[in-house]
Order: sequence, then structure tokens, then C-alpha cells
Amino acid sequence: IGRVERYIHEKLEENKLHFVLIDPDDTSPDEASKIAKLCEEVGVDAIMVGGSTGAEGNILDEVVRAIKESSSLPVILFPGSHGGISKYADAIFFMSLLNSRNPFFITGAQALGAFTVKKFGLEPIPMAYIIIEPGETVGWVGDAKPIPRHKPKIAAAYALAGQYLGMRLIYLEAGSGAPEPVPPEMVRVVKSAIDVPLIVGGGIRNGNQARELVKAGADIIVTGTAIESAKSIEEAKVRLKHLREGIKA
Ligand code: 1GP
Repeated sequence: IGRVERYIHEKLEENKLHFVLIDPDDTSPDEASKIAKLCEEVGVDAIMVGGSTGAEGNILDEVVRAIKESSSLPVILFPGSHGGISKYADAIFFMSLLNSRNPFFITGAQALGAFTVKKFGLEPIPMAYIIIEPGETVGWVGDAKPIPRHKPKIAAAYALAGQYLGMRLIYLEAGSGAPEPVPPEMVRVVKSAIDVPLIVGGGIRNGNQARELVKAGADIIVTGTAIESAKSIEEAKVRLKHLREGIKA
């Protein structure tokens, strides 16, 4: 396994982790640089960069470069398709949207992007990506059949299938901006089925929600909107600290 994946595993031996997602479609390089610096200061563990729409090309490159210049945190790409690859990142979640109805999001974009990842020398981290209701933008764009919130066993079946297919991380996604995060009960059932680290994201706005999910078995909490929607860097700092208190018991 590569350097970033080893970093994740080593840190997980000590504590649960917090990753902050920056979407280049609604964050300028300047804002991204400020957020990254703040993240490092308050003890966020990695920055993810990506989005379902518009997170490509120059816009993506400039945001990744700005983050790399202002912090030493690992930058992991979180691509919406083969367009979401930047040579300036450290690693890429090489993800498959397991419950998509469209093979493009399961293996098609992956095939189109594979040689680019190789050429750029990016570290690929194989990840199963599973969309839970409501799924928000990524659910619609990714043509997902979102898993009903009250059907944790379906989520667990997809998660275990992902692990058996060789994926080394499982990501349960409620969708960016979802009114509620993935239900803790679903996290509990999924976690009890798998042996690889579990990432949970979508709709997590505060430390209490993060704590409930960690208690249920989440290893890595991802937040995007909570920080993006802060009106000032001070407000972002307060929110990050609260999230940290919830995640790092
Ligand atoms: C989206 O899970 C992430 O892919 C983050 O969601 O923006 O709701 O924090 P939020």
C-alpha cells in the first residue's frame, strides 16, 4: 500500500479521523488555501478535493495547488468522474459507485481515468462508494438507486461486497448538504459486517452528530458544507473544533 493509505492506517490506530472536503466548484483557490491552513491548525487529518459538477481541469488544479502550498496535510482526490484528476494531489480515492444503475460510474469512468492516474504517479486507494437516501446531487448525477434509510442490511450487503471485491475503504454517502446524516443504526450494521475502515459523510454539521456516528462505528468522518457555509474563518474554526471534539473521544 502507498504512503497516504499507510498514514490513514497509522492514524486510525490512535483515533478516529476527520477529513474535510473542498469542492472547487464553490471554493476559490484563495479560500481553499485559508481553509487548508485552518484545518491543519485544528488537527483535521486530510483534505479531500472533488465534487459532482465543475471540479475539473484548471479550476481543480489551482485549488489543489493552493492547498498544497498552504498546508502539509495529505490531499486526496474525490472525483466525480475521470475529469476529477489532478497531478498536484497526493492520492486519489479510486472509487466505484456500487449502487449506480449506470456502469459508467461503476467501472467506465475508472477505465477512462486509470492511465491518467498512472501517468501522474497518483496513489490510488480503492474505495467502495455507496449512496444512501436522499443522495442529493451526487445521487442524481451518479444515477444511483439510493439505499433506503431504514434498510441497513442492504447497505451492509453492498459494503461487504465492496470489501470482497478488494476495496480497502467503504464510504457511506448521504449526499452533500443532506438534511440528516446516514442513520447511526445503519453505520452500526455496516461496521459489524466489514473489516476495512468505514467512512461516513453527507449532512454532518456538528460535533454531536459526528459523535453519534463514531459511536456507531464510523472510522472517518467527512464534512464539506459545515465549513463551506461558515461566514468567516473564525466561524469555520469554531465549527471545526466542535467537530473535532465529537470525533476524537
Ligand atoms: C459529500 O460526504 C460529503 O460528498 C460531505 O457532505 O457537504 O453535507 O458535509 P456535506
